[in-house]
Amino acid sequence: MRYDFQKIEPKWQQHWLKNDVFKSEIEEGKPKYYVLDMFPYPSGAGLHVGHVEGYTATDIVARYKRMAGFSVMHPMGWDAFGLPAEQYAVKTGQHPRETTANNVANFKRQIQSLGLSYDWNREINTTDQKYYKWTQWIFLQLHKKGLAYVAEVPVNWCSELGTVLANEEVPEQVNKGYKVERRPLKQWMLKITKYAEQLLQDLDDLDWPESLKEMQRNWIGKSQGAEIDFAIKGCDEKLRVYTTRPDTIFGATFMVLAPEHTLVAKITTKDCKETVEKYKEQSSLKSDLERTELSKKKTGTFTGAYAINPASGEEVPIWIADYVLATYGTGAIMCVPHGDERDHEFAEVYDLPIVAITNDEERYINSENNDGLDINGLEKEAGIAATIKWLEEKAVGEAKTNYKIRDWLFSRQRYWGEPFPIVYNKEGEPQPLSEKELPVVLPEMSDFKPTGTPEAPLSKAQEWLEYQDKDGNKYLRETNTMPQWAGSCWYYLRFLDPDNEEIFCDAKKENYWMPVDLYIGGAEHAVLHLIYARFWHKVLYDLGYVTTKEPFQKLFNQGMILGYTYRYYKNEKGAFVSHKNVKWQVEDSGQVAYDKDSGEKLEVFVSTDDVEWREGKAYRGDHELEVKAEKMSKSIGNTVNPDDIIRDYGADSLRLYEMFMGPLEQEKPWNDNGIEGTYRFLRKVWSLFLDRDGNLNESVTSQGKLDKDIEKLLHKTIEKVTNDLEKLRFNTAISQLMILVNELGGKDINKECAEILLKLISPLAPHITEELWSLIGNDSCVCQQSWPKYDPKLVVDEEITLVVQVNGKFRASLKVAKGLSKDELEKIAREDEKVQSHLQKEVRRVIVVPNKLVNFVL
Ligand code: ANZ
Repeated sequence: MRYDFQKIEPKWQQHWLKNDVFKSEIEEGKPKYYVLDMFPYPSGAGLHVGHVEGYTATDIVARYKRMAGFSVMHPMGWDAFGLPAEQYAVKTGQHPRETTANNVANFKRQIQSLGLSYDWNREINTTDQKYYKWTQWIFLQLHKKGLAYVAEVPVNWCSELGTVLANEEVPEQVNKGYKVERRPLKQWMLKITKYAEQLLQDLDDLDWPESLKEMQRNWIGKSQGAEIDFAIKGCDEKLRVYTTRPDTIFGATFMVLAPEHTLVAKITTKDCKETVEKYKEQSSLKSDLERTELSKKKTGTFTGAYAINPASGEEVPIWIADYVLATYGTGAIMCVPHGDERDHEFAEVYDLPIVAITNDEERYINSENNDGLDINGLEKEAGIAATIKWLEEKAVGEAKTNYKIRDWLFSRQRYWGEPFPIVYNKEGEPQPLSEKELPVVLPEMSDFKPTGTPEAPLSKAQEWLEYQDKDGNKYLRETNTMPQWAGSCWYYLRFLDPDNEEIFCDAKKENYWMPVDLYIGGAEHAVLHLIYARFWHKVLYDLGYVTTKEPFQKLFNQGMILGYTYRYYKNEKGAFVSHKNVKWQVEDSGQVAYDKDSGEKLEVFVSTDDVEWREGKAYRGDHELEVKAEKMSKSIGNTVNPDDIIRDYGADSLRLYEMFMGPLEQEKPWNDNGIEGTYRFLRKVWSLFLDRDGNLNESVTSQGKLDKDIEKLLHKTIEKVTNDLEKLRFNTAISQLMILVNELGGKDINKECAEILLKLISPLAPHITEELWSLIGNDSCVCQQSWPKYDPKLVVDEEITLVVQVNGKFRASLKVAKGLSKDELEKIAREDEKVQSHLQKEVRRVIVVPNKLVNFVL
């Protein structure tokens, strides 16, 4: 009987589902384990192998923990509001509700075909009004606490997308080619800045990748320094700057304001007005990202005004330049070309004075005045402290801490999002609705497209727009919607109590299940979702709704799965050109390929068709192809569809392969040969149990005694697989299982051994193990058995490797029995031929470390 995965896999998937095998419940007295995936955004493209990687990893952990005696929470749902879903709907001429429903159905089918052990009773969808009622409710709590407010702020406006974007979202859209400009607009803001310090400090206690924590630290961007007032010549106003280096004040030879700074209009002289206005206009078209890019040439213009340096008393010119941002610090800086790279560059371009303030030993020079400040000869820390003290005494400045993180711009001029529970009265003031009026349901609209102006599509929903309270007062609803990230800020809490209509999550359930013990997802969420969710969680914590300070105790980023691309090149005559002969050049139309020798322009083809691998190289006929592992993308054509793999090899092979490719956190290229390998392994497992005719091999049900060596290997495998699963080292766990299965082939084993083997493999390849488990006569499910324990006596090695050194240099490694005395070890070492040849001189001392090492000192 052959291994018929196409029949076996759906059969067990239905069995698990029908019998609610993965239902999670509070089980008092049992330890709990909450293992969570970053729930997917159900795009039109369907699941890709990157999803499969993360979901398989969490599934293995969930299955393993259940067997190890934990009460396991492992849910799945859909993050389905937001820009991409709406863009997709617009593109395909459908309503986003329709496309979302279709995409969800497709994702769910694909996920279920992988045999993932989710508790589907807990499925949630952020676009479901029973869900977003509570997203709106949390918004009301934020509003009540003063953490949600309307402000006119300079926003990132994208007219092609017809919406504003959060700072965190800008890089992605700019990379896609969208233009983003700054303009002032009335928007909802969330005061994440109030939590900046806590968000920073609590990172220390989290079991997250250090690189990810560092990204959050940088995003929060704590900076310590001082604010200093500069008098303006011929003007009553003061110019306040923020600096991290107040100690460099004697080198401040000019000032720069952000072009948007409110003082610009006041201080600009007549002569300079025109150029200043022109410059302001140009910089309004640039994003913050472009403005602060270090590599960009600095630009600016003089305002005609002068400030007085409070330390040196000198007059310094005031300029405007777009490398100074209006939204950071005070939007104005003192410029120290001797100390700051950007200022130096600016001074060189515009020929501004540069005053040296430190010597070669990094100690201050030229840094004293006759008003009591003298830091000459000091080191940096002392210089900063002394300057701040002086500034505070003279009342021209003070110590100040700043954060880079900005309040979260929380409204979008799009249709497909959560409506705000807010109405505006006749005076245009925003009023929160009462909790009883939730949910504010998103109205059905056929014309939901963005208007291309800051007027949101919901403003066209006439009937919905008008709201009347019980006293007959008329209001207009907020027409903006919440951003894509709102629903994912708290979904891990709703999973715990998805049907509750009284509250977003019952306190007892929250208390039992939180925090999330393991959260797996891509690193791309480092500063968006993962900082927003932490922020909301901290607010809920302060309000007493949750009992943990942090939502995600342990976080793991899976590495990206890359796809191979095969490129080949043809010249104008249609002949192949070797990729080694290609020179790329950047032109207006993008990258263009040329023949290095002839200079001919080349045509580039990307194709996986007719590719043949020979001795580790890829060919198309006789022509060697250029092979690269790159991020999978539809446009390059190097994507792999999990549906195809499941059809050809089965979900178990796919799961095993993705876990066997390499360490979970590493980037690794997809390779079809690899899946053949894991498929072969599973067929080997199959043939341990059944012969060609489908008869059960007697030994897998026998009660006989197990061979000593096999027994030892079995227990070592239990130990290794257990430790590896605990540490998410799936690739090495699979290697060990392969060693065991190879060893068992053709040998007499017994039922106990066969059952342990199936239990060990079952988290990794759940379908085949379930089938074999039932074939050897079990009624229950293998995934509901207890995890096997190893006998510690059987896993100790009786042989050890003894390292022999002469004068500390490695000379031999010898296999010897464990537990020999020092004398015995020395004797064995001396007698070894290789060692002897190095022992020609007198041995002065012998160092012996039992079970490890002998070192002869000559
Ligand atoms: C003088 C100086 C001398 C500075 C020196 C640095 C080095 P963090 O907080 O670490 O990013 N700065 C202040 N506000 C700014 C704004 N709105 N846009 C652009 N740059 C701004 O660094 C703060 C430093 O960045 C400040 O310290 C200021 O330049 C600049 F040797 O002041 B410094």
